Amino acid sequence: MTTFPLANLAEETAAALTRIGAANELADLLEAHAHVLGRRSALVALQKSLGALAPQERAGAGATLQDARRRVEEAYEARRVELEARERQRALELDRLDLGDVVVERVTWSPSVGHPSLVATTQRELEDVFVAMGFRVADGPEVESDWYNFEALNIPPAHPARGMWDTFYVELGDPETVVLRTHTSPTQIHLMEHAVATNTLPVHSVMPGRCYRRDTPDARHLAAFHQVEGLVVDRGISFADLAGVIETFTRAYFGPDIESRLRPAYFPFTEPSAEFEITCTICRGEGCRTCSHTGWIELGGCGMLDPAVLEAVHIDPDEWSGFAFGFGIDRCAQMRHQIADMRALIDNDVRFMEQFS
Ligand code: FA5
Repeated sequence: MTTFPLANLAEETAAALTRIGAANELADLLEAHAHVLGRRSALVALQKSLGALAPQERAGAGATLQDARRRVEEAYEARRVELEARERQRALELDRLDLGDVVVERVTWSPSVGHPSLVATTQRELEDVFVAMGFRVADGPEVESDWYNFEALNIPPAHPARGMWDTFYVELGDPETVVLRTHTSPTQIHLMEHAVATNTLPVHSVMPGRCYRRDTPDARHLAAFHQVEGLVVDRGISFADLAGVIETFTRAYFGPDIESRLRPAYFPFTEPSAEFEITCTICRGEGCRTCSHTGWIELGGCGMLDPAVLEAVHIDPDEWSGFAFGFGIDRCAQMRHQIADMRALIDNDVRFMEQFS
């Protein structure tokens, strides 16, 4: 009669427990399970050997073997739970890492926040300069009737001066009666009409806004650009007042180093009229492509209000006089920031625009 090899059982059980404990991955554990509890395992072989035992010994050996199996099964189960938990944790950490990446990206990627364009900022700065000089800021429509844009400004139909402004017409009403304003000067008319209607003369106002001309864009021109109109209607106003305002504006906006000059010019709505120029800031007066090699850049026109314009809005030119000016805002921005080509203002190149945030 054979005896049950208890020493073998203890040895095999210990080996099985060690192998299960050593499994660090679920796949290793499954392999260990097959090895220590599978059909060809030592424990199964021992179980098979129970049949050869004497009945009285078989019961005791069977119980010992069952106990060993249970301990191995329990060790396997405990390790499985442990490894599965570890696997879940690892998956969670991977997920968290992914999230972490996103968070890190969010922190380092700062969405670019827009800012007012250089022209808008310049307009604001110009308004500030004029407000500091005692002007009020007013607004006018961009779509005008022919009367406001031309006739009331002493430019009757077919007047040769109309050629000074290449006009976009709006298809509204009779042909060529509604225009995209070619300058901010029609706002002068609105303001004077309002002052007369409300009996609120004198007027000291600036009127910034967008204008349109069928101009081919080049280094100094755009088809849609901006002007700031100035209008003073008061008693006893002289050309010296106009020159003083322009001089004060130039110093305040461009600084004392920039030279300015007024040159005789012609505008149908002012008499006398002048063009206002400053030293080209791109070449400092040397002459360059931007200033067409003259060393000077024209910023605007100005002059004393023509009595015909005052009469058109029922203001008595014997009692009231005044001056007006109209400067290019884009031109001012261009000269202030030494932008060689005005088209850069509308190219929408972020690298350009970000310089003026
Ligand atoms: C006028 O528009 C007159 N209304 C100015 C004026 C007002 C004269 C009041 C007398 C009294 P002019 O066409 O020269 O004038 O334009 C004035 C300024 O607007 C120019 O000097 C320039 O700075 C700017 N400007 C004109 N056309 C363009 C354009 N296509 N693109 C950019 N700026 C322009």
